[in-house]
Order: sequence, then structure tokens, then C-alpha cells
Amino acid sequence: MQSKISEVKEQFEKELSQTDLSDEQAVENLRLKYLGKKGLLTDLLKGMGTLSAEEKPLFGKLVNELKAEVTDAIENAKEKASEAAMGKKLIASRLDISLPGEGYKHGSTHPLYDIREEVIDFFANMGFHVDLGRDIETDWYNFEALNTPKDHPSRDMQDTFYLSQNAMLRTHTSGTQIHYMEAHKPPIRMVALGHVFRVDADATHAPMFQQCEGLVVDETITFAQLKGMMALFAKKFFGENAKTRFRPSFFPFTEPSAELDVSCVFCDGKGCRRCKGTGWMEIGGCGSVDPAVFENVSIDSEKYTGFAFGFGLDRIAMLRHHIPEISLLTSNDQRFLEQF
Ligand code: FA5
Repeated sequence: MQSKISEVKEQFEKELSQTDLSDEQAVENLRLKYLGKKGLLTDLLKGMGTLSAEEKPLFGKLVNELKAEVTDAIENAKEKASEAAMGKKLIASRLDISLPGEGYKHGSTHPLYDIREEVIDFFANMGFHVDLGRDIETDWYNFEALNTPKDHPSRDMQDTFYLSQNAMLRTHTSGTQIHYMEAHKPPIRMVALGHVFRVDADATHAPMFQQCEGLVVDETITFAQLKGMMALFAKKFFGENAKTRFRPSFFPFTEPSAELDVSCVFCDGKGCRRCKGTGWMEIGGCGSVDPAVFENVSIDSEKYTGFAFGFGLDRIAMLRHHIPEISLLTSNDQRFLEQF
């Protein structure tokens, strides 16, 4: 029987030396073959039943010694196999620190937001109060109080987004003039910025755009002061060399009225599709406040005079950044926005 023990021992040592110690499964198979329930060492112990009472203790001792030896050897082999497996894993997932990093994308403010902030700064520095107004107006604030006759084309369903007979998405920020004059007595210096809506769409016209409304009312306000301020505004936003012109125009709520044009940045004033061949791009309307408007808000038109203006912020952004299509400003296309 003792020779049987030696045989098993030799066999184990031989198989251990042939086992790939970096292979955890191979080591586990070896353990099962010798120490498992049906393993060779368990078989040896089972064979003890056939031995005499004298032989049993020695045999048991030798088998247990071999079992301890095999257990130790398997434990060692397992440790080595697990280290080898970890090593393989680390090599497979090793970082190549010489590769270029992925970097982070930086967000930036929207060009319209920047223009808006600059406009606010410009007027706030001159002592204007900044207001926002509301997107929805009634007929009174959007048209009636602004002296707009019932048959004026801008009241048409084709131009205005009506919400009901008396409510609409405001078509301009000029209604803020009325709200402000109802709530404040002269002297007034206010600027209001916000979205406006019109049934309008081409390269330079959008159905939703932003305007900046200005209103100055006091006892000695003149059209010359308006011209001076508009020229200053144009220089600030388009540079000292930007050409500007005042073009006589008509608005029901200002008299006299004018449009402020800036030389077209796309064709340098030569005339192109975007400026409709004129060489100029309109950025806003302006004029002296019509006395009829003052009467509507109970301001004495004999005592007070004023001027008002309304610029398109999208147009200013287009001119400033040479943006060819107004819709790019609101399309949320990252390829476009990344340029700012
Ligand atoms: C007005 O809206 C007047 N309320 C401006 C005003 C205010 C005049 C105070 C007198 C006193 P107008 O419709 O021209 O005027 O629009 C003013 C500016 O808004 C235009 O010069 C242009 O820059 C811009 N604008 C007009 N329509 C659009 C549009 N569909 N898309 C983008 N910008 C527009």
C-alpha cells in the first residue's frame, strides 16, 4: 500500500511540473484530480478499509502527509496562476500615455446673447433703464396706442400671429414704450429687449427675431439728439469706418421717422442678394415720438418731446459676424455655433 502512496506522490509531482502555472483552470483541474471528492488521495484513504489494524495508523499518517504536501503545492500554484492572470489583465488594459488626450469641448455664449449684452451695456452706461416687456400683447399695446390705424397692413393676418382677436405674439417691441409711459412719468430713458414675431421668412427675415427698443422723453428732446445717438451706436457696433445713413421712412408712432442703414458687409456696399442690390442693410427704425402717442398715455405733448428707436439684434449679429442666413442663428447647429 505504501508503494501506492509513492506512486501517487510521483505522479502528482510530475503532473504539477507539466502544468501551465499561468492557467488558473489547469491548476484547478489538478486540485480536483488529487484532492476532489473522487480524487486520487481520497481514493487512497477509502482503500484503508482493506488494511489490518496495525497497518492503518502508519498508512493514514503517510496519506495525510502527502495530502498536506499536495494541498500546499496546489495553494502555491493557485497563487502563481492568479498573479499571472492579473498580469495578463493589466497588460491587456495598459494605458498608452503617449497618445494625445481627448480634450474637453468648451461651450461659448451665443452670438445673439453677446450682442444683447453689449447693447444693454451701451445704453445702461448712458443712464437708460433696461426693461424686457412681454411676448404677448393686446391690440392696444401692439397697435392702437401706437397710433396704428385699423387698416394698417401690419395688422393683417398675413403679417401677425394672432392668438385671439385681441391678443397676439408681439410684432415689435414698441409696445414696451406704452407700458413704460403708463407706469413712469418723464423724464424717461428706457431700453427694452426681447423676442418679436412676424409671418416673415427669407435670408434676412425670420419669423422670430429679437429687437431692442429705445425711448427718451423729456422737455427738450430733439431729432438731432436721436441722430447723434444712432450714429454713435452704429460706430460702436460696426467700427469707426462703418458707413451709416438715415433714410426717410414712416412709422405711425413717430413723426418724422427714419430707417438707420449700415453699409452691407457682404458686398462692401456694391449691392448683392442679401442687401437686395442696394448696398445697405437696415438695422432699425427711429423717429420723434408722435404727439398722438403721448396723448394715449396722458403725457402732455405740448410740454414733452421724445425720440424712439427699434433695432433688430439678429441683423446686427449678421452684419457683425458676416452671417449669410438669419436662420443659422436659431437652428442650433453646433458646427455654426462652434465658430463663436
Ligand atoms: C419696427 O419694428 C419699429 N417698431 C421700429 C421703431 C421703433 C420705429 C421705434 C420707430 C420708433 P421695422 O419693422 O422696420 O420697425 O423693424 C425694425 C428692425 O427689425 C428692422 O430694421 C430689422 O433690423 C429688424 N427686422 C424686421 N423684420 C425682421 C425679420 N423678419 N427678421 C429679422 N429682423 C427683422
